[in-house]
Amino acid sequence: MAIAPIGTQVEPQLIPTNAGLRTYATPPQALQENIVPNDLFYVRNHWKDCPVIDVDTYRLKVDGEVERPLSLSYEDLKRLPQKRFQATFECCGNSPVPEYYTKALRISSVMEQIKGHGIMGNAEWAGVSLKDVLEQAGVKSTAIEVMFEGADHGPDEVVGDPAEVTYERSLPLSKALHPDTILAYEMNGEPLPLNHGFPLRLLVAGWYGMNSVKWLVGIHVLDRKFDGFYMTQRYMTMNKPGNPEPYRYYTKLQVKSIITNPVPGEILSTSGYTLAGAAWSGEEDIEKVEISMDGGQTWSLVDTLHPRSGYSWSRWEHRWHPPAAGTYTLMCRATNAKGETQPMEFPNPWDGRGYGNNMVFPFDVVVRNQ
Ligand SMILES: Nc1nc2c(c(=O)[nH]1)N[C@H]1C(S)=C(S)[C@@H](COP(=O)(O)O)O[C@H]1N2
Ligand SMILES: [Mo]
Repeated sequence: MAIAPIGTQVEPQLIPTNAGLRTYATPPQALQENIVPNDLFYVRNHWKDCPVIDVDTYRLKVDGEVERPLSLSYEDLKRLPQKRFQATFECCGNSPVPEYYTKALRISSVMEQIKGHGIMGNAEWAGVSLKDVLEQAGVKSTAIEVMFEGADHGPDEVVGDPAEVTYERSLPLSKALHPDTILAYEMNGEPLPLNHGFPLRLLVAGWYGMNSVKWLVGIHVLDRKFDGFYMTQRYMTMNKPGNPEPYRYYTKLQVKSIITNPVPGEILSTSGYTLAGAAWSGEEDIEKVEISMDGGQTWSLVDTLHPRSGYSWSRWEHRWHPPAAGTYTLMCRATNAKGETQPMEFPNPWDGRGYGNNMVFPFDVVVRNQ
């Protein structure tokens, strides 16, 4: 049976990308919109079932190195001043691993190919500054980190060990006190959907997705660095052998760009096409996006690079008249305001897990005569 290319789907749907039904990718069509609709925004859960929280009895606990421990209801939180902005985030495991580009397709890479760049999204979030809540509690001078506790727990999804672990992550105090680190209760104008952390999630603007703890029930101010399972055993990669630091931990989103138009499998014609895509770099602005139609031999600036809104990606467009029918390898490459640019190769091949991939991605398209 022939499988229709992804571009021919009539109703885009979330794409399951692992057997445990814990991760669903945003479909390529939904990445063409500036705002990814809630029902198509990727889902990354460590356990199949989301915790179901009764908003009437919900309490957010704030304790640890604080003068006044708090227990806040949903209504208490809603009464605080509201912050609203767009933010793009991606999972550390977004984008295909390089084997997909360089070797014959292996079984493990089929999943990679299907998920594409869809373990990411952009949405408008609304909530309250974590800073306001921490100030209400009074952070002691002994504090150095803030730990966030989700309501979800269970055995580790990969090896089943530990047999019982809670989804918990921490932030350095400086990022926790940044006014744009928010406790979000709204996503695209709707109450936070169940899959995205109802009733409350942390939203760490400009940082990788795993930091934004969903189903948030506890905020614990610590006088030490938190060494929980999801800080020290997951979401880090091995550094190049010889580096004095053995591991790399992911915080700010690295500079990266993708092509969203055409979608994979779409056939173009020699009559011309408006290429489009997105570029982002966590807290930094995107300075430029370049595009190549010949596999990286020659580059030009894209016609239009739109400014971002808040912490959103920057969208770009570029008009292209293919000179002849054939197969072309397109690439886009973003540079941020600090001058950081995407590497041409996968940045940490010695780790072998495909995390933190912000390379320039080749994208093959077929052009036919009009
Ligand atoms: N409580 C909790 N928070 C969580 C997770 C989780 O499994 N449990 N997954 C994290 C990961 S790895 C990512 S990439 C993002 C995904 O957010 P989303 O499902 O809303 O897209 O949530 C993060 N926060
Ligand atoms: Mo993630």
